This record gives sequence, structure tokens and C-alpha cells, in this order.
Amino acid sequence: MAKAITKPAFERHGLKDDQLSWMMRNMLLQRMLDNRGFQLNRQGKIPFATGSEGHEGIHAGAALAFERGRDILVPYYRDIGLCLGVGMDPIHALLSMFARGDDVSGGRQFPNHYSHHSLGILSISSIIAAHCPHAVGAAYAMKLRGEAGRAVLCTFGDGSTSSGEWHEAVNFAAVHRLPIVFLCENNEWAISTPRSKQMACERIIDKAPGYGLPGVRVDGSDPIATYAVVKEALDRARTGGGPTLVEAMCYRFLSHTTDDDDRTYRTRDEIESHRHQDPVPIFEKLLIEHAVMTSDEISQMKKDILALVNDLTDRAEALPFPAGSDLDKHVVEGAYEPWQ
Ligand SMILES: Cc1ncc(C[n+]2csc(CCOP(=O)(O)OP(=O)(O)O)c2C)c(N)n1
Ligand SMILES: [Mg+2]
Repeated sequence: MAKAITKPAFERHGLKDDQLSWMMRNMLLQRMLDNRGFQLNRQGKIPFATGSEGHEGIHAGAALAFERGRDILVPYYRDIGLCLGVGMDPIHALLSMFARGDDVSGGRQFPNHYSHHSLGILSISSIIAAHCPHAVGAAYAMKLRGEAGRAVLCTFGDGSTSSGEWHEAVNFAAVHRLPIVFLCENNEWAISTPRSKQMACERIIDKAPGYGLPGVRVDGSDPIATYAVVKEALDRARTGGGPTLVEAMCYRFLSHTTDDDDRTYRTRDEIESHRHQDPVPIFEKLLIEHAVMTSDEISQMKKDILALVNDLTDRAEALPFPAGSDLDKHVVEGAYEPWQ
């Protein structure tokens, strides 16, 4: 008779094995697509890509806390895993990178700037923190309409929290107790500016009490802990408890974007010294140790994802660029002629 597998206890915050495997897949897919963006850029096939290596734990955890069909996500350019996690088809990541006409924006948005109205993903603004007032506007609309049980999840980086629009957005949301969660992905850098040159306080959550809202810090390399903290904050927002500032700690392992050379401002040793907090191998090890997945299953998952990403890359690359006549698609409604 087959011996029952004993699963050592660990804090899973109510998540079942299939949800944990789902998180693993999301993190691996994110990393694979992320690296594909850098590869395609270096091959001269796409003009630009952002990297989110190191952010995978935050994205997988927050995505699982998001309620599809009800909540609204207002992401920033680092959020490929979060967008995939709330339901975006991975082909859209490649259509965006290749700027093909079939992209959701018609190939007109900045690469890695996803949006998907039917999934509740608002269009990304490249202007740092400019999306925070947009997110607050969506949360204000929910409140005005009396839509209980819904919330907005708004993400941004550590550097964004010293921008004026961030402060105005957080203040307004706190005053009106809006259903919104502000999720800061603190990767310790804002391009070449380290946290110490960005703000005089130690932690992003130190800014929360000044606005009268709770602040919670979480280890963003742990998707389960991130899930628990973001879910609690979203539940509070959905039930009239007002906004929360969540600070998820992580590290940006790649350059800011393919246009950035991080060798000019940080050492290779610094990056290596953070490898111990790389969320992907940590989570793989955890799932294997606790018999949620076997190492063979994870290896197979990686092979399947690589095959999928290769196939999607070829498919997206083969598609045409947008037509010149599409220039004002998604910009103005109807048959608008700018010269009329
Ligand atoms: C208003 C504005 N100023 C400057 C920039 C250029 N810029 C793009 S990303 C970035 C850094 C943002 O850092 P952070 O908020 O920590 O996010 P991260 O990229 O680290 O995830 C800056 C300064 C911009 N896009 N918008
Ligand atoms: Mg940052």
C-alpha cells in the first residue's frame, strides 16, 4: 500500500496546494517573460523592456488576494506578474513588447504598460505616481455609488512615494476612507537613486501615520505572507474600513530597464548579497520541503512554461505592426478627424 505523504506544517494562511502551485507557476511565468523581454531587446527585436526580477513574490501574493470581476487594479510598469495573476493572457505581454497591432492598446502604449478593461486593469501611466490619483478616483466612484464589496489595488515603487501626486492621493483616500489599498513594491532603488537619497525616513510605512491610515510592512519575497497582508487590507477596504498602505520589501535584480546600465551606480557584490532573498528559488524550496510539489513537477512546469513562452514569442513576432491609419485608435471615440 502506498505510504501517506506527511506534509510538515507551515503558515499557509488557508491556501490550498493548488493555489500554492498556481503561485509557483505565476512566478516562473513572470520570470521567463521578464527575461524574454531583455533577450529580445539584446537581439534588437524590441526597443525596450522593463524587468521585474525580484518582485515575483509580491505579484503572486497580491494577485491571489485580488477578487476578479469586482476589484480594480491600477498597476505600474513593473507589474507583469500581477497583471498575469489577475487574468491577463501571457500573449499580451509579448504583443506589448513587440508593439503589434493586436496589442490591447493597438501597439501604441509604452512596452510593458498593460491594460485590460474587462479584467479591471487600468491603463498604466509612465509618469511616476500620476496613476495614484486615478486609482483614488476609481475608489471614490465605488464609494459614491455605494458599491460595497469592491476595492482598488494601486501599486507603485518606493521612489514614487516622494512624488507630490502620491501624497495627494493617499491624503484624499484617507480623508474619505476610500476602498483602496496602496501597495508599495520597495525594491530599494528608483533607477539610480537609493532609498537613503530619496527620503529621510527609514521605511515607507513611516509615512502612513501622518495621513491617518494603517501601514503594514511585509517580506515581499514571501508570496504567502504578501497574500495574507494584501488580502486583509483589501477585505478592510471592501467592508468600509478605509485604505491601508502596504510596503512589500524586495530587491530589483536587473537594471531599471533595458535602457539602463546599473553598473554605473551599484556593485555586482551588492546584487549578489541580495540573492538570498530571490523569491523564486525560496518558494520552490518551500513547496518541495512541504510536499506541495515535487522537484520533478517544478522542472516539468519550467519546461512547459518555456515552451509556451517560445511559442507565444514566435506568434507575437509574426503579427503585423499597427496600421498608420490606426494612429488615433483608443485615443478618440468615433470617426474623429483632428483637422475638422
Ligand atoms: C514624474 C516622473 N519623473 C521621473 C520619471 C522617470 N522615472 C521613471 S521610473 C523612475 C523611478 C521610479 O522608482 P520607483 O518608484 O522606486 O519604482 P521602481 O522602478 O523601482 O519599481 C523614474 C524616476 C517619470 N517616469 N516620471
Ligand atoms: Mg524602486
